[in-house]
Amino acid sequence: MAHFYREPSRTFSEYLLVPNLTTKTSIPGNVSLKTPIARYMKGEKCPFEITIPVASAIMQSVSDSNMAIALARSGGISFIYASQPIEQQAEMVIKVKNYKAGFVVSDSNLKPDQTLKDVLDLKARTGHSTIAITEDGSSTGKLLGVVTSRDYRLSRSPLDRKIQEFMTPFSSLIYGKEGITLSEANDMIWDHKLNCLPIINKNQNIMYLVFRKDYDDHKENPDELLDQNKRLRVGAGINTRDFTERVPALVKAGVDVLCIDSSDGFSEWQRETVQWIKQEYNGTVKVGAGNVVDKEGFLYLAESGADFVKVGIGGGSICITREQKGIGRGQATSVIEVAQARDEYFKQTGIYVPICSDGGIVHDYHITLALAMGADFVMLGRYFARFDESPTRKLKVGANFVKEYWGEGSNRARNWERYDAGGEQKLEFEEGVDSYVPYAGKLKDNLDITISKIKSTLCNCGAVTIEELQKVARITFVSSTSIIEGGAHDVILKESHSLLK
Ligand code: RVP
Repeated sequence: MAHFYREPSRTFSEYLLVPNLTTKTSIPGNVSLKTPIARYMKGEKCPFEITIPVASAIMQSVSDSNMAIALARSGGISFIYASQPIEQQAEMVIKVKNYKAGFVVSDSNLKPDQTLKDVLDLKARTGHSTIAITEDGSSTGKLLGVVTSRDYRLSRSPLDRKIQEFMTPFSSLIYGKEGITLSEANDMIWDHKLNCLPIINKNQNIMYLVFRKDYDDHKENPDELLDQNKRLRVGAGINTRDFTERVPALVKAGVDVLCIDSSDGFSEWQRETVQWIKQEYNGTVKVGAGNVVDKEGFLYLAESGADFVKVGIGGGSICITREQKGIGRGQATSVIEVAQARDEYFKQTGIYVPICSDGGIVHDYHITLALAMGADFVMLGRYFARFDESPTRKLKVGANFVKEYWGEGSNRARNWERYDAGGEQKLEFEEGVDSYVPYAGKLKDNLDITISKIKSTLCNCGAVTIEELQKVARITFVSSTSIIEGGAHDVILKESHSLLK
């Protein structure tokens, strides 16, 4: 006879945290949200921590290199989507790894024999007024001068005047040399009252520009997630089919962590994939697996060697797996059960395998609940899709701006690997929808607010780390009537209250 679970499975909205004593030291300034994302042995330090407990989803409409740069700069990690050709995904990883905070590759470049008209045209196109003048007009050519709007007076100069006649020539430029640190570059900018400092290599080829404003920006991101070489960290999704080709290309590109992207990860294909990676790279390449929703699924992947295990089936905002196939489980219940299994496994083996709650986060407090229930970090799709940095189009629908957001199991993404149980099948029915989400502006502005809410709730619970929260949290189940009590009620609202904040 089939197994029946005695309790219904539940979602985050059915729970709340009950405050503990808040001591005078439990203040947001003292809270650290650092969290492990790779397995480690008891008594050892986790080899891979992220500064804030959030990852962006392995989805075409969420995680490309732009998203990865923005999120790593805030301390989280993106997993670049796997439903694309290997070379293209590797290119995205390379772009993130080549990004140097504060150092930008010049996007406006001309040759000395071009004209003032070319300068004006380029400025109109890029919106940037600092133009590097290089021998071949490329962004890495020999630097011969720089043009800014201080170098010409439109009322006096004819449009066909050659750039070499009015640029600031190399001989008069202040520049930095390859290897200079951002803070040294900033000192030069201040000492010489510059707006921009070109950085050149030993052949006088331009490498980067450092702008005064970008240094300030860098200082505002103390949580940046960097590797030993001070490059941003980035993850990438993989599948269980082409991993023998995809993984080497991603590793060569410098990826920091991989994750098998599948709606149902309790499979022999996942074990095979994890074990191949572990063997091929002697355990040095980190790989997460999933998704699972119970103890058995967790243990299978943990014993297979997964560095972290992702939890959740059917809870994603664009996901219709439960409707289509009748598989899944309430997200809160899944996290609670898997976290218990993870803790037991740790007790028995001394190996800690972090877990990630994936999908179904609607309110910011759901993140704190997931952490309190035992998740080490969460993965979000809808949340990040709303920002400027997501790869999709921003449109105006009616009076509102929206961004496009589609599931990996939708016809639009055609990511049949994620939904396939093996064999040579193709995506036959959709498990995801194509949708819009309200446009919400810049990632950093929104994420800063989310993170301060999480820190504040930790203080209410008398905790200053996620580990402490997991030990001391008291979680109450709420009745459907008390859920109504929790929102604004019995008043006439002046403005529409956005549920999507
Ligand atoms: P959400 O944050 O609720 O938008 O959920 C994002 C998650 O939904 C992803 O990380 C993934 O696990 C899942 N997903 C992605 N595509 C689909 C689908 O098409 N069904 N589901």
